[in-house]
Amino acid sequence: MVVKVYGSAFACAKRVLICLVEKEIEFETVPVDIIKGEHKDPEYLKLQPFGVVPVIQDGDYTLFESRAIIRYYAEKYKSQGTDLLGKTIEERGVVEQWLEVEAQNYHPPIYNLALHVLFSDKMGFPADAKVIEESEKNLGKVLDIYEERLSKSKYLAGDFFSLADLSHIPFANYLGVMGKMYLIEERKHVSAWWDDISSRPSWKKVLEL
Ligand SMILES: N[C@@H](CCC(=O)N[C@@H](CS)C(=O)NCC(=O)O)C(=O)O
Repeated sequence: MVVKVYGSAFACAKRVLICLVEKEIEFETVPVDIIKGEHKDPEYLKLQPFGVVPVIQDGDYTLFESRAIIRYYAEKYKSQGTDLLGKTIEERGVVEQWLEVEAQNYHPPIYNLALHVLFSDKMGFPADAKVIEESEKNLGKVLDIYEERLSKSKYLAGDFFSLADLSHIPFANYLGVMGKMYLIEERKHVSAWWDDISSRPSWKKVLEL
């Protein structure tokens, strides 16, 4: 059964695509144009009632929330492709910890930064300079904590690549598009980590789609 991924052009959906490539799961992409408001169409809202992307359909199984989707596939196909969850329950706990950090600490400032720097024009609202400044400052504080963590282990959850690292990739990539890659490059360990995770064949494949 080929997994259908809706809204694959956007970063939250790319999180799912990287995971599917790492897990060697076949998928097809279904475009949902946020700029045209297709994510608010009644048919789409039947799949994702909050009107955001992504959502997947796997046969008659439907799932939304990108991090729920990656957890589902990493667990379901634990022994296929890259193991993204750790070998022990303790390692799994640390993967979950950093996945939560990604969602609760890293994502809000980088999402607002991308929204106001890259998408405000297209989405028809004015970019707010104060939001940009605050978001950059808050993201910097989060990355300072990452710098400390990554001075002790190669990846966020330990010395293995996991869902926690993977989940950061699509939005970190926007920093390059925004001309703000210095936020990563000025932090030695974060920079080495980014070079490593952004060189993975899975991300290169997703970028080619
Ligand atoms: N927590 C959701 C967030 C999804 C989300 O915010 N998606 C963005 C694209 S990256 C979106 O659809 N934005 C359109 C909107 O907010 O109207 C997830 O991870 O699936």
